[in-house]
Amino acid sequence: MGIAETELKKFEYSTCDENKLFYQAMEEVIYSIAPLLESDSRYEEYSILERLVVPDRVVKFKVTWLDDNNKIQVNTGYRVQFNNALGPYKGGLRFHPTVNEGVLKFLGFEQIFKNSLTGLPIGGAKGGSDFNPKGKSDFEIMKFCSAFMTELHKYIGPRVDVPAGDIGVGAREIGYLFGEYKKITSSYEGVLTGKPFMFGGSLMRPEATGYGAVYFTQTMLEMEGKEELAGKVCTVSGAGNVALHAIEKLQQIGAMVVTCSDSKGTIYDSRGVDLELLKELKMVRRTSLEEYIQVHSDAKYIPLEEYPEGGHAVWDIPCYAAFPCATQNELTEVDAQNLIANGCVSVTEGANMPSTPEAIDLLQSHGVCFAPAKAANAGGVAVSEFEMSQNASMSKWSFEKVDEKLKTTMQQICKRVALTAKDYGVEGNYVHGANIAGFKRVADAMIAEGI
Ligand code: NDP
Ligand code: 2IT
Repeated sequence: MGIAETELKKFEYSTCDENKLFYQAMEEVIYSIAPLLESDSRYEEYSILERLVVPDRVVKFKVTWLDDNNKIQVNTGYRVQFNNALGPYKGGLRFHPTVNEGVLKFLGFEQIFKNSLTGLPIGGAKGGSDFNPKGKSDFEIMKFCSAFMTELHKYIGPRVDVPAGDIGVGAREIGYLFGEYKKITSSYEGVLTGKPFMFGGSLMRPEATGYGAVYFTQTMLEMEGKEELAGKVCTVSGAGNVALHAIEKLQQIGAMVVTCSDSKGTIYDSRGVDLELLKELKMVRRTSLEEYIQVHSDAKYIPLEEYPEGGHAVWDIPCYAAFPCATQNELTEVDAQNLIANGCVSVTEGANMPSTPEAIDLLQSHGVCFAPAKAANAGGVAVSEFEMSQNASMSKWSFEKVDEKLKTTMQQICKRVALTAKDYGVEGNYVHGANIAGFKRVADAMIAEGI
């Protein structure tokens, strides 16, 4: 039995349904870091894995709020504070009906290594609620956010734990959460990132994850000797913060993006998607993508249920580079087969863990350049840390300064990941490179800090 199998056996308890995603994330990391564990016995000696797979604490609380009909609604809120060896706990909040402790453990676990890869002083955490923001009025969102913060404020602080956005949590929600924190604590401090610019947000935080994923891909393609993105057809899934800004940057550099998707269906526009319209539909009106074809009747709308089991319409469309930017496990083995058959050269994970393990294996074994989430989407949390820096020094950086620092950060992450893979005998494997490099920094800090 190899070192990875031996380690994994210790954690088999994690396979219950709620922990499936967490186990998937953990399994990938453990397999990746096997060469590191074999080369340095300190990690075993200090029980680093056993310590890393258990969060420092999981806070779970009731959120009671009044809807617009004055009916009392009850949701569950969470904050999973995973590891603070490298800095204050840091990671987003997700508001989505599928949120439970297992989902947030998977996201918090990934966040430890992602944040470590940025080279910045931030630990890993994640939080959120099973609250569904869809169809809620602005006042209902505000009342929920206030009620959520009534509990959450006890556990966070600018040097303790700094939440941000994720699925269902954007600048509007962060604004309401910040307002409530300020009211309760009488303290005006950088306790959340992704704030609107007018009260402490960083320029470019909304764009950072999507732009960063494109910067990462540019560096990876150059390092792997592949043609650049300009002039190439790209496919993107999702139509939220990450997807729309990935599309924006791809269009700015001269690529043609022909798809996007939401939880109900996919848009395929062979002449290139109309980003202004997408922003209007998804960011302003918060409606379904189906309305896109009322304006662009030549485009195709493919409802989710029309697509065969196990595959997704976006990944069946020929492309040079693919960018899954919606949610976990949205790119399956079937999708990977379709991408390969259509000549796809690179896949960049804008979302967290959007590809299944089988899809990743297949893509890599066919020579597709594969950029894993914890490296490729680290631009969001990196600019969050820039926001923390600006708040701490009461300063405001220009758009150009943040963009330049983001670009440099993504290039550095890409190079470190590629170099680490090479050093550990798995050249070209960015999944192993990211896991080893991310793990090593946090594990070394844990050893130095004692138990
Ligand atoms: P948003 O809420 O802005 O957008 C999410 C998008 O994904 C929407 O288009 C949504 O469709 C779609 N979606 C959500 N759940 C599902 C589902 N179960 N099936 C199909 N589609 C779904 O979130 P973000 O863009 O912020 O987040 C997208 C991904 O990126 C997530 O994995 C997140 O963890 C990750 N991420 C986000 C960062 C950030 O800075 N925001 C940073 C790093 C990673 P609909 O419009 O119908 O709801
Ligand atoms: O998954 C992620 O990296 C995020 N949702 C952003 C985290 C952050 O603190 O900016």
